[in-house]
Amino acid sequence: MKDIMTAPFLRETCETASNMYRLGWDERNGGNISVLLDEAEAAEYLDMDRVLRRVQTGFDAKALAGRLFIVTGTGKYFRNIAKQPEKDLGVIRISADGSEAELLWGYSDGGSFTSELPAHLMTHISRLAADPLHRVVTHCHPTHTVAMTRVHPLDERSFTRSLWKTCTECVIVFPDGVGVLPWMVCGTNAIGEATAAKMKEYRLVVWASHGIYGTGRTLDEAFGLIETVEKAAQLYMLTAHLPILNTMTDEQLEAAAERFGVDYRRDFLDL
Ligand code: 2HA
Ligand code: ZN
Repeated sequence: MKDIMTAPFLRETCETASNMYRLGWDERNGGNISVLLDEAEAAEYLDMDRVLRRVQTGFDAKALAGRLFIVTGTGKYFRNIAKQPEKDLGVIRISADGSEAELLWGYSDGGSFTSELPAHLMTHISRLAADPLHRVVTHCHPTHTVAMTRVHPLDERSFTRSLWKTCTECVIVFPDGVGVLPWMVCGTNAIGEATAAKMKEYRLVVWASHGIYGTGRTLDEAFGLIETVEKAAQLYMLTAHLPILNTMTDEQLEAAAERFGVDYRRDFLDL
């Protein structure tokens, strides 16, 4: 059996958590990450027959029965994850009936998975239906994105347009736009269901006065999506109170999207 501390999925999860912390997106225990693992790859590092503990998922996760995830732990600080992955991360397998998470490794101090597991698992179900190569769900609290939800209308079309118009790369990086939810109590099945409903058409969902969910086929993709939204939100917040003399027109957004051949939300443009 190979040493799990050397596993690429573990190293990359640690690196992502450290980078998110470094950028100020994950104060205290803010944020959580889950990555769907390839079973054959995970079996190189883990005894699949040895279940350490069983924890209720709290909802029907049957659609993910048998699937393996590496997941950040509840109450854990992103600042510490790379130093103590065996405490702050766990590898879980969803039980056959979808009611339990079987812990195969990690949470060595008796801890458990993130309180946002329902939102993560429901989002995995939505994104896998949209893209069979989907693997990653990340949540964090990027400062300017959260600030923007305090001053900007929360409808998806206008929120996406404001982000797109801040700089050229936005419409190219997230041509599918950004889903937006009003403020809701976090850690509940209700916010999980609302997030997963948006995730049928978006890879990014903003939670007003809270944070953002980013998804992707890789940690780099999910991270890069959030990084680009946060850059745009920063530009928005730096300039929203100033006279805007120059911006991108809808025709220019269309031209950028066409040049890079991305499938963009045409209905978000006034053409
Ligand atoms: O895990 O960010 O939304 C802590 C949170 C809850
Ligand atoms: Zn949060």
